[in-house]
Amino acid sequence: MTNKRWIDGGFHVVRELASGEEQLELARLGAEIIANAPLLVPQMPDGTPFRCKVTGAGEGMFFADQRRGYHYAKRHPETGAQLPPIPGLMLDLWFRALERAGIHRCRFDSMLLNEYDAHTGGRLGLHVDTQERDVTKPLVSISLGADCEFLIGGPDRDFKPDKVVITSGDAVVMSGRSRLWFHGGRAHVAHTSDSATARNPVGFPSACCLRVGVWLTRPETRTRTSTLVVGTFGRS
Ligand SMILES: O=C(O)CCC(=O)C(=O)O
Repeated sequence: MTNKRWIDGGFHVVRELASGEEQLELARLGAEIIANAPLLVPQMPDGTPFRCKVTGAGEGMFFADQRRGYHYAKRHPETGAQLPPIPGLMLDLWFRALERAGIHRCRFDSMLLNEYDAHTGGRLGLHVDTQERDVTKPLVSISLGADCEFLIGGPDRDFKPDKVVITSGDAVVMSGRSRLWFHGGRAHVAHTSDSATARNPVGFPSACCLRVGVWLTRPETRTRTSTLVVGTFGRS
C-alpha cells in the first residue's frame, strides 16, 4: 500500500522485509537484548506512564522520566549497564529497507525496541522525533509479532493521519521530509497469538518494533579543512 503524499515526503512501507526465518532470529536476538537491557516503561514529564515498554541497543536508547524528561540514555537507565551491541542482522535489514525504498546508504548508531501489548491497549501517541542529533537521516522500524496500526500524519499535529496496518516482518521507513512528520502506533488485538501463525510467525501476543536510526551522531559539518563527524538517540 502506498500513496503519492507518502512517496513525495519520503515515507515508505516496505512489505515483507524480513523473511519468516529472519523474524524468528530477530525474536531470539530481541530476547537476548531484553535479557541484558530489561524493558522499561518511560514516564512523561508529568509522571504519566507510556503505554509501551522500551529498551535499546547500540550507542543510545530513548527514555523519559520526570527527572530528565525525554532523552537518549547511553547506558541502561535502570541497571546502569552498557547497552548491548546492535545485532548484525539489523544492519542487513537496514540496508535492504533503504534499498527497497530507493534511499542512499548511510550508517546508523542506535536501535530502539518498543513493545506494545495488544491486550492492554499498547500504543504510542502521535509525536515527532526531534531530539536526535541528526534528523536528516532516515529511521527504519521493523515490526515483529501482532499486527500494528501505524499512524502517519504530517508536519503538524492538526494533519489527519493515515492509518496503515503493518504486519510482522514489514518495515516503515521515514526519510526526507517525513522524517519530521507526526506518527504513532497501536497494537491490534486481532491476529495476536500465543503460538506461531503465518501472519505472526514469532507468536508474540504483543506488537514489537525494532527501530534503527541515527540518534547520537551529529550531522556531518564541513569546516575549512576537513569534514567533521562526531558521534547519538529522543522524541516528544
Ligand atoms: O514503529 C513504531 O512502532 C513507532 C516507534 C516510534 O514512533 C518511536 O519509537 O518513536
